[in-house]
Amino acid sequence: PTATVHGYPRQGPDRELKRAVEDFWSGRRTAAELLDTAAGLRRSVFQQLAGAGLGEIPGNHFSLYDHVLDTAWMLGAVPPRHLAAGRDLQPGTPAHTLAVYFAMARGTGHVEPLEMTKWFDTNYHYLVPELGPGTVFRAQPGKPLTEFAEAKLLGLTTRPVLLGPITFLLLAKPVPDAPSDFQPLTLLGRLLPVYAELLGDLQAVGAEWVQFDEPALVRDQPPAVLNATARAYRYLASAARRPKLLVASYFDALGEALPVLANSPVEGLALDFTGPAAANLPGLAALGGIQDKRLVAGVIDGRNIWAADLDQALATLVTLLPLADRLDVAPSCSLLHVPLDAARERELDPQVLRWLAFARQKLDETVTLARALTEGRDAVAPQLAANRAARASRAASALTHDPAVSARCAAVTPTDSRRATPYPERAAAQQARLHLPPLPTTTIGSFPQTDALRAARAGLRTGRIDDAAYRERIEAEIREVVAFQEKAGLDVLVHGEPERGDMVQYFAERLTGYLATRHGWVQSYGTRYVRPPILAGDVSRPAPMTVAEYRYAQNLTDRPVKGMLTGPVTMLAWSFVRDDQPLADTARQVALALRDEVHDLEAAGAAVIQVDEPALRETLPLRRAAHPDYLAWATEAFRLTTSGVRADTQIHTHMCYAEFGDILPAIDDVDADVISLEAARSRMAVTTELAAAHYPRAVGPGVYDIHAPRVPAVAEFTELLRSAIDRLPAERLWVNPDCGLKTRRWDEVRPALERLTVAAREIRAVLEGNR
Ligand code: THG
Ligand code: ZN
Repeated sequence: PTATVHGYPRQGPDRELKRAVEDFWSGRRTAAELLDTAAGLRRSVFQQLAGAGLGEIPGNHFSLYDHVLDTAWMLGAVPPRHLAAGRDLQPGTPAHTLAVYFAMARGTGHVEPLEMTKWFDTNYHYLVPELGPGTVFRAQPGKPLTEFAEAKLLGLTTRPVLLGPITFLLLAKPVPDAPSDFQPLTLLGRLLPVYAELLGDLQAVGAEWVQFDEPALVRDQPPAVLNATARAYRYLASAARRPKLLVASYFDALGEALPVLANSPVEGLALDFTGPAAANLPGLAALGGIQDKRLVAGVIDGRNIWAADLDQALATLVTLLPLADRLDVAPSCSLLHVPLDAARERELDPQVLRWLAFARQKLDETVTLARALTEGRDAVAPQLAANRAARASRAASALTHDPAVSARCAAVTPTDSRRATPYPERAAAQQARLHLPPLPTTTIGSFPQTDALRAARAGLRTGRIDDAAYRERIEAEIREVVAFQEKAGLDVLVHGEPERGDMVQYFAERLTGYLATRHGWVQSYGTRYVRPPILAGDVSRPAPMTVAEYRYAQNLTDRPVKGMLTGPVTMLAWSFVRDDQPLADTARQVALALRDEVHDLEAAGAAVIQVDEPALRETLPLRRAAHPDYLAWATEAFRLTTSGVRADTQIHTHMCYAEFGDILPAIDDVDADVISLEAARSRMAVTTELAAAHYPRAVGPGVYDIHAPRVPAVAEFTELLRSAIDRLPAERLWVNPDCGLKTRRWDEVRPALERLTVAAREIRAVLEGNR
């Protein structure tokens, strides 16, 4: 047995890739300089992987922006509108290539980029390929060949990793002008010869194995997809000149796709055996194994940051040994989803540090397991002993367990997560307190983060300014935000959240049980990274987290100011979570801590409190069978956060980044008095769905698409509002943007919100006239 991985973080130890790409965009670096930096980063990753003792090293897992975009490029699936970005450049030059590539990723002044969406249930976003009946695929093997050659120069024969044809087609969407019934999967017949050609190219340069990633197969797939999978791999295996084929899946078990791949003529399968994907083990046993194939067993969780239980992983491997022709060891998925190196976190308690395994540490774990299988456990006795000691120290730590928190969780009763008063009575009590006009206007919470603010935050970090000066900057921002909203005529105001950089990080820093990292960057999309906090122990809230800012803002105005919180599900979704207790238990702890904050906001006078759950939909498990259980604990956690308030305290929530159709029952189940939803880009489609479902409470379908720099005209807002009123009762409609305004500039936000309130007043006048 040998050790391998599916992929590694791309950004470099200090996010050198981010700097290089952003410098290229701003003209501070040439195309050649960017490509040079990228090649250097790849070289150092190859050397690191080899140095760690991996027996087989993957290739082609680097990306300047996104690996799905790279796949579209490799297959020649470049939308014509993006080709125009290279018009003035010499075709075939790096400058031309990069201009078109980044036009697909980010758009240009003239054309829209590809759409971006979540990579399965991770926090990574990919670009959605656009395919139509007219798409002509053409092999562009440059990237995999270059990266293969680069590793070869270092004496390494890599296993190029390509996104597989089935997943590529399933992740794609139809081009805008495609017939309404067009499905990208129907292009499979045209796509396969291109993949076969790429296999020939890779074989010609000496590749022995090629990996096809097919994570889409861990979702519930209809027979048509399973049949297409069988056909695809029969076809590719029959290619005249090709390396051996390894088909990889991850994030869940293959289920009904497992026999399809097991019976296909490929030479190897890579399967995930962690978390819910552990179901692959009985699945494989039921088939009598894959005796003609290599099995790459993903026994180290590639998506979390905890040191693995190596004894348990070894036990799994031993069970797997007789089930395949050859067994190799790997993390469950690409290490793209974890930070680079825990050893960089010198500010963490050294004891805690031993509990953690980031990408670099997972290499060691993988190698240790492979050596235990080949050389025997004795050969790695010190590593296994250290691993046991670290896990024992974590299990016994006072940081992990707080008896007060467990006692409080155990004492929760069903009434704690139900409002005491039914919605109609609450709505009446809230209106009696708030006196809002019809179609009340509000925003989602954040306002532009100004340069002055960013400078102050950086200054506080480096010690250039002190707490008092920082506080003064925050208060100045709040004053400006409140004054603007009053002037624009908004009805329910916000303080603008200037004190929050990343909101999850902000709350994590103020809750016990959470750890923060200093260098733990993980790619979110393109050149954007997040530093997810680590949920390490029982969660509680030592002191109010948002009350001072709320109070400051409310004292500036007679209009109601919303208290603003991030909900428990999102606090989990955008963190690394505990692996030593069910997620539902962690969610309940976070919910109780946030419930205390809700209580304190209410006591400070907040009549409106918003608890955002943008990640509620994206955390939905990949398999439908797991949905009910997830939705039950997720909605319960939300209600536990919000249900302790008085009838006349109005609870808002906000959800975005998602299609809501499949979670409408859950949206109802959170029982929020008002929900604001992303809706502008879909021209209010969600209002039809809510109407059909007889959604009983108030809704603010977003009328301003904050993702685009464009400022809509008043008439566009009124048109969207009219279409909402056609479907939902006007007395339960709110008027608001799609999402927070943090990423926009003041010169966009100012006119947009002014026009939004003008539109609301116009429609109100119409409603009055009709009465
Ligand atoms: N917080 C967390 N996770 C998230 C989001 C979030 N996941 C989904 C979505 N929002 C991702 N969106 C973004 C948007 C912007 C940035 C990252 C993810 C971003 N990052 C800065 C960068 O890379 O330059 C760094 C920010 C920082 O200094 O903390 O701009 O909101 N947890
Ligand atoms: Zn949002």
